[in-house]
Amino acid sequence: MSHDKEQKAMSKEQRAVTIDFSLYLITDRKLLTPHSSLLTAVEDGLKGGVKAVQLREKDLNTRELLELAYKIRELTKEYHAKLFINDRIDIALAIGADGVHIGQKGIPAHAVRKIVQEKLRIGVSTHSLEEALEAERDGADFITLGPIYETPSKLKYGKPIGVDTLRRVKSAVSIPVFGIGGIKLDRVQEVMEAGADGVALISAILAAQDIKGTTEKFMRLLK
Ligand code: 3NM
Repeated sequence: MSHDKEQKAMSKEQRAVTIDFSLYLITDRKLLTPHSSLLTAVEDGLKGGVKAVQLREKDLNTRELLELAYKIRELTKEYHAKLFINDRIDIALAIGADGVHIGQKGIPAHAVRKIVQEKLRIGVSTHSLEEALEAERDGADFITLGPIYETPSKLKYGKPIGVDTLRRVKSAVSIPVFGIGGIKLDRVQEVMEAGADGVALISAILAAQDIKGTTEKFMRLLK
């Protein structure tokens, strides 16, 4: 296939990548139980039904992250799940990820779009109605909104914004919104009732003793 044709075929395929998942599992290998490795943990989540993973290992150097990203790409493909890479557009493109996830201090979505065109979906972390509206205007495909509840690392993410803000954001934007921050099994119902399209989380699954079983419980609640 010529380069041009290949590019066109790829764009078409990527345009077909939809944000159709309800559970967005974000990685943090520091939260794993001592006997678990990130690859096993992610695979257990996939076995439990996760259909979208965000690789977010901010302390790894480029080579380490790239190597891990290739492995997680293979795993997610095997389980027909989508893969998003936190912040690193270059790595997301190199490994054929489905998307990139950008924080408020990262390159804004409108500039990301210029780089990735339609090759990647773009997720943006937001923490208020204003940030959510801006992300939508900038062309984000979906957002996370939080922290909805207190998180163990509350200083990092700021004060909880609560489900009322989630409700307001949902009535103001039309892209999918995932509630994030302190999401546990017993909070899923409240977040979904506030209108969220899904939940994004780390510790409730990755720090669990039984990752596959816990994921299955989340999936049942999100059906
Ligand atoms: N972003 P847990 S809260 C990565 O509010 C992240 O943008 C947040 O971890 C935000 O599920 C958060 O363990 C941490 O609470 C989510």
